[in-house]
Amino acid sequence: MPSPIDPSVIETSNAARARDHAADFASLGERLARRGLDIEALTAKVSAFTVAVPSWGVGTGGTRFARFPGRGEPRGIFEKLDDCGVIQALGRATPAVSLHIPWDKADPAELKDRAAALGLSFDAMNSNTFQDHPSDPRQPLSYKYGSLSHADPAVRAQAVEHNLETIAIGEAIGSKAITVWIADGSNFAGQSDLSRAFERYLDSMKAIYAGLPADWRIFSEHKMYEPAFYSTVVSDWGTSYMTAQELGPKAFCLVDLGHHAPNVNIEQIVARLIRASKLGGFHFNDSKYGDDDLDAGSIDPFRLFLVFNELVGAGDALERLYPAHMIDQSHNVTDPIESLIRSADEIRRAYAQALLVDRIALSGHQDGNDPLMASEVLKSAFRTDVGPILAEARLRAGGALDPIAAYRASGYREAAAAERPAVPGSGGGIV
Ligand SMILES: [Mn+2]
Repeated sequence: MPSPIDPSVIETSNAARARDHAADFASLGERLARRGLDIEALTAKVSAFTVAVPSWGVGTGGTRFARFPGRGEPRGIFEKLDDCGVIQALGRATPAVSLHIPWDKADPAELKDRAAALGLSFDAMNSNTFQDHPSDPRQPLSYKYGSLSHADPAVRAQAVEHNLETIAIGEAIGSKAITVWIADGSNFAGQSDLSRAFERYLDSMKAIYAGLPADWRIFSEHKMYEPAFYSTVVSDWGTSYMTAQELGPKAFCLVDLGHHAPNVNIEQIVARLIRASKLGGFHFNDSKYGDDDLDAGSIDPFRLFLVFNELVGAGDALERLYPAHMIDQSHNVTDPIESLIRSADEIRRAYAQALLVDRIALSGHQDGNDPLMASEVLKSAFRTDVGPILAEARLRAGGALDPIAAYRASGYREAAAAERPAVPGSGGGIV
């Protein structure tokens, strides 16, 4: 399998931009030096920061009402990996892919081979008990009324088995974690016993935890609403934290930025989970109203920066937790490859900005009760255009100075559209 992007496309694109970039990088280096910051050290840290791409992210998503297929959409996991390989070849920030079982089920050896050929590896696995799988003989029972918290023990057992199977596939391809998100909940007050449903969920999670390999972690992902609109079983970080606490030391909480009510202070939730040593990872995206699954940093880049400010500020505590960074977004009106390249870049941007925060000055202003100057320390980091650092990190890793321009110049989407016939629109969207 040749590289999905001809390296000469990247070379040509970079050559046209090399002089301007070198000048911008040098100029930023000078300005940062005046603030006591070393651009080389910053570039090295940014280069080491990576985020996983979700396999489902390279397809066009949908709304609850309809799905509009995109041109050249991948028809299966191997074409999805090709698209992830393009994102990595150009952006050099996304060397791992997060798979979704059963959507991405395939021979593990073939998955590993294809990923390795594309310079990719596998991040956390994702199980799926939020829809029925009529073609899977191991999952004949319906999840319409829940999965891990279902009232019927046979459905719960089936859902537990599916998670164990997902772990086994993950083991075979080198993954070290599983993220569990369930759609269980209720649409009507009284429909479900809030306490008993949570007890059943905990029992099921304990059964999955018992099957976790020694060097694996399990992440519980909370979600305020949707598809259940009255209550969800794992609705908030408190529920997720209780779950991680009860399960044990290999269980952690996953924070999906989109799964909170508008205006919720997500960075404070992150700070609390770091304090509790239970921050397992992130699903990065952006939202305006709720679980909108928009591109990371596209609506509120300052909030993304504030999350990274907590992460960088945590120092050693964070290194011990090594949270998993994953993107989780849905693309309805953009080319998913372009959106994922840009999201990875925005996530790195927020990280780079957080590295600029003068933490000694910040604590001084905090302890000296000078809120304006404390805020100014953060704003001055956030206002700094770290674009040249991001571009330099890509350049040094063999990527493109302007990855979206290089992608468009490569003609990859046109070639994919010619090779992959359009998939007719299916009825329902995906969540
Ligand atoms: Mn998510």
